[in-house]
Amino acid sequence: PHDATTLRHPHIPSITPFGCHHPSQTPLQCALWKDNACCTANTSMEAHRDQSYLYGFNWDHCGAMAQRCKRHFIQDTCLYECSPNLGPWIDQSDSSWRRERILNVPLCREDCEQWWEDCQDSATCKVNWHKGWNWTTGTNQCPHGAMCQKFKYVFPTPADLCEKVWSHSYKYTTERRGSGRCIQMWFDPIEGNPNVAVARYYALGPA
Ligand code: FOL
Repeated sequence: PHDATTLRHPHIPSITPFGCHHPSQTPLQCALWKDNACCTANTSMEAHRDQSYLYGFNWDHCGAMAQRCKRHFIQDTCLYECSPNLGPWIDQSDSSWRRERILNVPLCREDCEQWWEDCQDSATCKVNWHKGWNWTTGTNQCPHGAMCQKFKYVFPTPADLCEKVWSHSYKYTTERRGSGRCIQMWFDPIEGNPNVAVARYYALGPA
């Protein structure tokens, strides 16, 4: 694929936007994990749209988010909505809009660091993007008194970004891509989904 979400990164040589399966393949692929979290083709496509019906979330709440930054948030949406390998980190939640959440998913160091680097020139007004927005217009706007600042001031380290933006969905780790000990937000599906082994390891231990 060579659309806007295809990436070339120093640490991440082959990047595809399909942490979700290819939209056209999603229903078939997800049938394998029908008892687990996964997504429809429709959700997979919505994940690539601004202000999608998924949460009506506006990435551009402090001016336009750079595309190289946005692609990480799109990939995060894709993983969050579609990955069948987050079972070990699913937790009960009693918020108004969901009954389950993901908690402390160990994200590979390179994926977190690249996300942070690529977002340095973009701006936001909040550390926790789950709570405290002004939704009166139907989409999230910065609440009164929250100042738009570059990501590096709002999230001084990669760990701050990955852990705090979605209230600890992710845990920053020093585990490397390919180690089998951390979840990759980005991977080349041709080589298989590396997160299958990671979920198995955290669910069962070395076996
Ligand atoms: N990605 C990851 N990795 N983990 C997540 O939990 C996650 N969640 C979302 C998107 N990507 C994710 C969903 N995002 C609201 C804001 C953001 C959002 C979903 C909902 C929202 O309505 N916030 C209200 C509070 C709602 C409530 O808690 O009752 C607000 O005050 O802004």
